[in-house]
Amino acid sequence: MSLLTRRGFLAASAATAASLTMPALVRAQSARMALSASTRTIDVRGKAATVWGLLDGNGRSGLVLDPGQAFAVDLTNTLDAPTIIHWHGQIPPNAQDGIPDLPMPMLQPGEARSYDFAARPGTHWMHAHVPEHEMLLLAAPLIVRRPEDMAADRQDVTLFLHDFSFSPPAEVLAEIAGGAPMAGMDHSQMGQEGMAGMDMGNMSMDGMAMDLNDYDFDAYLANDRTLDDPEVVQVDRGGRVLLRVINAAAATVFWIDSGTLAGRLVAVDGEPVQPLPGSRFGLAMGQRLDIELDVPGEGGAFPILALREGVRERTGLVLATPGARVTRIADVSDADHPAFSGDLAQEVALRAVTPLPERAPASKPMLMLGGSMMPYVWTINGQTWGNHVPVAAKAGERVEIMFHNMSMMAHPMHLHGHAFQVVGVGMDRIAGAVRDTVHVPPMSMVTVAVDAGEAARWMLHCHHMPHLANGMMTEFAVSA
Ligand SMILES: [Cu+2]
Repeated sequence: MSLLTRRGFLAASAATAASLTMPALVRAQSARMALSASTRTIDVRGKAATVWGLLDGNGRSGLVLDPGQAFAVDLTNTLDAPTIIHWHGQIPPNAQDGIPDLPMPMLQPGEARSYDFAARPGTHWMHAHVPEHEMLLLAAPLIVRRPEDMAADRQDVTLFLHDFSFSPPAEVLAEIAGGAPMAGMDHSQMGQEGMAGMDMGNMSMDGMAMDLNDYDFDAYLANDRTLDDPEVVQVDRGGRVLLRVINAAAATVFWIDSGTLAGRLVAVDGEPVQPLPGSRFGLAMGQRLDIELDVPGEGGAFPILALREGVRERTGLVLATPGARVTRIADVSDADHPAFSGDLAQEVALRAVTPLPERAPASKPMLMLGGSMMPYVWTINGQTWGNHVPVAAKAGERVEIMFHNMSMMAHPMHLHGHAFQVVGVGMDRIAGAVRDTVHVPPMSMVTVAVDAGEAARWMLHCHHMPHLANGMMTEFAVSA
């Protein structure tokens, strides 16, 4: 053992000993965490790829906070490019939200910045708010445990999903914007022209042609791995697992299929929902699902698959009890997976455990979501970012925002600095999930209720990175 590592080891031991004797509250208040935006090398199908990432003080991807622990983080940019990180799902003071120049500039190479705010519990994540950077995998889980999580006799397993290309993100974005052929589709038959040649997997709720995937990535990653060499997580016979799924992909909607394991969806976007039984749940980019799974007493190996909607590709990990034989899983299914983006069946079934209090809204703005593949431009109320008209509200006011999607693609709409509740689907009123990202299918309407927070400019945008990069962002402008 060298002196340096020995010293590090002793310091770590001392810290561990201290943390065991200190009351939890003191420990929580004193623990500042290091986070660095760094390059790292991952193996994708036997080929090394240099990607970016967010590593904690021990070189692990992401952060896990204990109940009551503040988000006290010192972020260092060790990359050779300026960047900035957004804490997706957290409600920080606006100055710490992590949007380039709104209001803070990006961190220059070598620069460090401190963050400090009360953490919002649940399954969240963090990522660069620069589409090219997010597509280089500059993203990681951000898990904030609740006291119930500590008390529960269940094992936490995180499933972090990405779509990955060996090509530089700028090239991928240019190819998409230039009209690359879409997965499983003949480009000449897209959009308003005929529906001949399209299967039902590409139909929206009213039977119109619908576009699901606009780029074929080189790989789909689950915790940075493909099904050639998946992560195998050891679990107990008869044990319970809390699977925390995070869709960090740039442009891919997934189904999570737990196969023979009985599941219950217990939270979305970090907020508890009334448990919804099932073995297949969908999530769009930016969204999270917490799924409780029961491992049978006889044990075995249980693949948890993430299925790319509308096509055959899949990724995932394996839960296995000690001694179970893990067999190889193909990275494509036998048939195309159904669309998740075509309807709101899952959203309609969700009920918040803690709904927003009933209040009459002060305003009900409607946001028309529009755009097209050719030219590749995506708009909110007909405008791209920069020409946008802000959605205005006063701090403390209840606002009901209706997203009306008039385009042929679904859009996962994310509001910064707030949690909203889904209160309307089509013409129906529901006491739906509390979320920060809602997926709006083509030709559909979704209404969310939100109480305007800190007086500031909060971003409101589509979490499909090529859509975001091609205009689909506005702002929720809260005044005092
Ligand atoms: Cu979009």
